[in-house]
Amino acid sequence: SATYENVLVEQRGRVGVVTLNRPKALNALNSALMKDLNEALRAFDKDDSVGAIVVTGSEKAFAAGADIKEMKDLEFVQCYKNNFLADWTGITSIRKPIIAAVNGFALGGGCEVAMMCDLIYAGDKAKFGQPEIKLGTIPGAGGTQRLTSLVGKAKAMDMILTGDMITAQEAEKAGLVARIYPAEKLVDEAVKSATVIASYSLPSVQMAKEAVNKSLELSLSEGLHLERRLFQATFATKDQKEGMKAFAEKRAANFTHE
Ligand code: CO8
Repeated sequence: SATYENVLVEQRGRVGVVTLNRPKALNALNSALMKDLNEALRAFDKDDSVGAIVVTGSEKAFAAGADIKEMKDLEFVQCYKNNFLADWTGITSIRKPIIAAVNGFALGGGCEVAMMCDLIYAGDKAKFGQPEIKLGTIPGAGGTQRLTSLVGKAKAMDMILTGDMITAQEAEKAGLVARIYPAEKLVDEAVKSATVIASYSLPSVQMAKEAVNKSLELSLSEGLHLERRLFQATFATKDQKEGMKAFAEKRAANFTHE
């Protein structure tokens, strides 16, 4: 597979693992890193031998936000003309499921990148925050929108207006994080879950991901309509036939992702 300057990529079975790797700056997200991350994710998305993806950082930091030193002198017209941050959300167009395995700091853009993934698992010492207000700015890549859908207005407003961090335990209670593991076990556990997900029918996994993510955008009736159509569509796959036949025959299903 390709090599990148700011992320490490490896494949473990059917799981693609992308590790943010700018240790000197606590994985601060600059344009070079975001380009590498998006390219690495797109490569795994296209690769038939990959069924699920894990994105992680270091034990100290998932990512301490956008690179403040890179952005501090930007001017409005320049930001506007280049639509600054628009191409940083490429993660949300990846169609395979992505687990963010968050150890250490997930701040600002780091928290936003984690929220662009489908699922967040946290190490027990992880810290989440949207501290942009302390820098004289506001979240710019989904903090005010995704965080509010995930944890509700009270918690989101509190985090965004005070800039205070929350712990992994608080994040789990609030619904931002699905599971907590001891920091040193986190990545292996995330890969284990991703391996289970990747063993299922890929088209169904993708439809499930699509339907759940759309629930944050659609009205209930539109969401239910989409869900029913996607559910019906699974009956056109070989894997649905295999999955249900295997159940009736009391054996394990052998999915071919078709
Ligand atoms: N940008 C640039 N450099 C950073 C950043 C950052 N966000 N965070 C840390 N670094 C650098 C430090 O400058 C330091 O570099 P050096 O050794 O050259 O001085 C190195 O990383 C280590 O950091 P610290 O010495 O500060 O480490 P500490 O353990 O003392 O503190 C903290 C860790 C608390 C995480 C602290 O570094 C911190 O507060 N960082 C900034 C956090 C922050 O404000 N993040 C929000 C940034 S704004 C943002 O994200 C806008 C969102 C835009 C959307 C992004 C879309 C994906």
